[in-house]
Amino acid sequence: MTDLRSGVRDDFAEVFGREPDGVWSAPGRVNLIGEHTDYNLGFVLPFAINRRTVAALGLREDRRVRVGSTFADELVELDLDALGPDALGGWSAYPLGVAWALGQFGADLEAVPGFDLLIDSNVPVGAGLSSSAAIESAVALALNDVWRLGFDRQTLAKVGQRAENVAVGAPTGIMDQSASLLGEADSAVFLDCRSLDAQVVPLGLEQAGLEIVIIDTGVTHAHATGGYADRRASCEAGAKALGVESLRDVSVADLDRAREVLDDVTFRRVRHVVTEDQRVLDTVRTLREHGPAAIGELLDASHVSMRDDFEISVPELDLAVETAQANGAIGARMTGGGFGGSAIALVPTDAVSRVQVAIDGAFAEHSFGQPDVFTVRASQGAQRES
Ligand code: GAF
Repeated sequence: MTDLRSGVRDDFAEVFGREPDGVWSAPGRVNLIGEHTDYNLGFVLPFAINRRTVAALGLREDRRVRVGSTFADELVELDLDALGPDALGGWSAYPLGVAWALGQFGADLEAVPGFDLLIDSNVPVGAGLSSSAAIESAVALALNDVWRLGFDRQTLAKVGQRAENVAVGAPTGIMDQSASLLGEADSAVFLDCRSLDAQVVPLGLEQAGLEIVIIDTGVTHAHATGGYADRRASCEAGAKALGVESLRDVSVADLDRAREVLDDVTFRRVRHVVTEDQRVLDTVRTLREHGPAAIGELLDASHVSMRDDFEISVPELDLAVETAQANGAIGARMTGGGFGGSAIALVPTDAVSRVQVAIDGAFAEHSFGQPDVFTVRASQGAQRES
């Protein structure tokens, strides 16, 4: 982390020929459980991880905005007056979309100065670990500080989500930005996506001798196109047919009636969301009462629901989950929006290498691309570094 932080300062000085006013950072996230429940106003239980995006920012005396990054070989420049979703595209739509979205939430963008911004990150892109939310959250926190806007973190999460929905064009929920902004070390964030009430739930992994292993399948996904939007539309259609505002208002006990009202596919989409909400509540209760070693079956059931009912898994994710389970994992599931990205496995520390070796072997046997298998820790959310 020190390297990333000091590196971005040096890069900023090299690109812009001066020192930044400060450096801010925000983490990627892993969702422990609660998938595709956020935009249905249900429950999620993600945690911030020890992979971060850093943003060095310096205010300017004019209204110019310049943004560069270590991962794209271009400096994007525009005037603050030209900022708007139509003017934005590519990777810079994430940071500049945030600047625009702050205006949508009440910041007076006519009264603020321009800025120079440089971004670096060690959150893997396309791995389902929210590299995009990490950029949005770091930039939202930085601009909130230097422009002295005074927004709280829940509002900054909504700002990041607005940037992603409108400037980037991905119809995502509030989970990823919330995890990145509200996360705490060794804990998960239990978020009610309707009230936005957030509670910190200690994970107790180290005391229990457990690790979270990430299996990045290397199968890339994009939420601005394809299946994610389709699943969201099915959920909305299901809620409408059931006469409720959102699937949050449907309980497990209502599923018999739902089966009569809905076609088979919509029913299975609805059943995933409704049972997943219940699994989040059960996981939080189990963590508090019995600790992390007791949540394995809930993780496994979540994966089955996503594979069979929501149909957002891919063969690589299924293989990662099954291989982890067969080699000592207490529980495993795909994480994030699906159609690629990563799976997570809850693994006793002394079984981590066995799981790693078994997954590498299984992927090779199936002629799948080499996965990236590594452990993560639950870490601090977005913060000012210097
Ligand atoms: C992606 C989205 F960005 C989140 O809002 C959430 O819907 C998730 O997929 C699925 O749980 O990460």
